[in-house]
Amino acid sequence: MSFLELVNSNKVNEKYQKPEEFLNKTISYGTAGFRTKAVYLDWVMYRMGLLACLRSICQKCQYIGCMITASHNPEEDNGCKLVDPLGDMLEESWEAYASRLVNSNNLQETLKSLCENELKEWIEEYDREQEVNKLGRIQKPNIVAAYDTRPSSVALFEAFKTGVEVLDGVLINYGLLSTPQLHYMVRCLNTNNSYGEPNEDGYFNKLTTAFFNVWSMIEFNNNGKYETDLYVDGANGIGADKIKILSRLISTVSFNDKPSNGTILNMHLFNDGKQPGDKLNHLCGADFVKVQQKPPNNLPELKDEGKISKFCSLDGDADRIVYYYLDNEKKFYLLDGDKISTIIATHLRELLVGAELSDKINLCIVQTAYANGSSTNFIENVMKVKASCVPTGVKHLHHEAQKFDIGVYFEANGHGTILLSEKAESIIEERYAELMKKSEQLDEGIEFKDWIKNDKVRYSLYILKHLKDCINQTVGDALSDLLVVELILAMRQMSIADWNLLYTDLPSRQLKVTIKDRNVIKTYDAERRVSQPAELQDKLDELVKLSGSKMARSFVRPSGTEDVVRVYAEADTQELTDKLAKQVCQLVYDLAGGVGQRH
Ligand code: G16
Repeated sequence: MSFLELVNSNKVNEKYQKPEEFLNKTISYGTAGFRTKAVYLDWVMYRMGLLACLRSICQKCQYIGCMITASHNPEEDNGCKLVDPLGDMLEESWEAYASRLVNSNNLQETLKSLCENELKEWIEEYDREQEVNKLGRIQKPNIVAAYDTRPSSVALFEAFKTGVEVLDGVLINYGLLSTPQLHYMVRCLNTNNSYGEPNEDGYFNKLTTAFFNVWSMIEFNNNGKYETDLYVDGANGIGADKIKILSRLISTVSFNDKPSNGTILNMHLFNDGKQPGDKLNHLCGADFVKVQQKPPNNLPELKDEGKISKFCSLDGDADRIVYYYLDNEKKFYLLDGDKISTIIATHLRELLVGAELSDKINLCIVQTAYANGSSTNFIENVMKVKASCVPTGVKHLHHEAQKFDIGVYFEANGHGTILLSEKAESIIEERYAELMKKSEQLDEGIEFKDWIKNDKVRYSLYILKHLKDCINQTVGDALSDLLVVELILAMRQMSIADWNLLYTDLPSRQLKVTIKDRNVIKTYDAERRVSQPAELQDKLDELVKLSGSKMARSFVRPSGTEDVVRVYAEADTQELTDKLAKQVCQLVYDLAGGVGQRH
């Protein structure tokens, strides 16, 4: 049967039909895939199963991933993020196909039309391949899926699976994974395992091996301020399960077969989702901590008065991380994605200089409009590094970061990673191979570790190579980011409070406004300005001007993951910031069709 015959078979229309209440509604792909209340999603997941098969066919039957999650959203929501062959987010041009399929009221016709028009060449090639392969191995659409811990995830997986099966795809079910783990699997599967083994052991093995290779070079001394205890908020989600594995590996594998320096990173998990009443992302997790600017529920009571403890929070699918601490007066300090990217980029730049590679490998930091003004000022005027600003959504940051040899990208909400271009990878790998060759001829009595540490170029190259292997380059990954941050703090013998001194954040506030149709708000200039409704931007500018703060800044944008408009403001003081944020909320409410309570 040709692929078109398959599409024309009645099976396509029979399953998971669109509920009547959605026949006249349009839903869009959003910042990170379709996302809404889980009870409305089974038919969407089914259609995403069909789309994943089309995408695989158009990528020569490479593996395409589907992560079933609504990440930072409440437990009742769910959604799906589709993953392209190299582990990055679904190519943007395909978001339009996804929307067409989901919004169609005649699924079979829309599928047929896609196959006969936009995707014609690929479908024909696929059919030709089937003919050639008739007697041998038959290439099918290859799909992998995984899900987070939400109660709705398994049923939605079944709907997705049905969609894949209807188009004769082959599906691997990875079960419970974090989003970045699924991205990693997809990349491994499509690159003949050269990125790592496509299973959970392979994932942890890659991260922990790289971690130990760096950790074992660090000299810990009693004067150092690095805190080896880290208290991790698992957001009551999948990240908690995965932190348990990571923590066990770090403390057991630890120094069995690696040179010991006697110091271990101790992770202490809380909000693990296993206590009565625990609810995913509820009063905990990275989004709660960042938006509310306060610690999550269940923060461990720590006995050691006077000692500052280091905390971090993951989000519901473990692709975000933020750090924080309380000082002796219990004042809360947040180290968000901006602080993470600046410490990472600072360290990487020093390593590039140390390895004498700074003239060969350039570095850039990618941010969004939410980046704190102080961070951008620090990057541009103190670090003297290029800071790019792009619209919200990891997909946008990822593409921008790909334009540089090393692109460090983080959203202020803690979602981000580091990308190395092929050129940067090969320069580092080649130089490292030369280094290893030289190390084979070491005189007797000279320890490898000493030989590396006693020379700045050798040391910087060694660390660059292993630090890069500790990064999940497919997408932001809370576990990999955690290890990279801890290594950098340990290498710099830096406490979390020292790290916070890098620069001082301007006070900021993020609020939400509910309006009738959030799509009436149109933005430009990387979402920093509004073009519609027409008078909104001028009036917003006026509020900023009259705010009484020279540093004041504010913008509004429709969320791509929740049915709200987000409002962001920053200014010299928290009081002025809060006032400005509130005024802007009222402006949006009045000019863009607010519903419910006016702020
Ligand atoms: C997703 C995206 C992020 C984005 C966040 C909020 O995060 O992956 O890039 O910052 O949504 O987006 P919005 O403001 O459009 O709602 P996650 O962690 O929820 O997948």
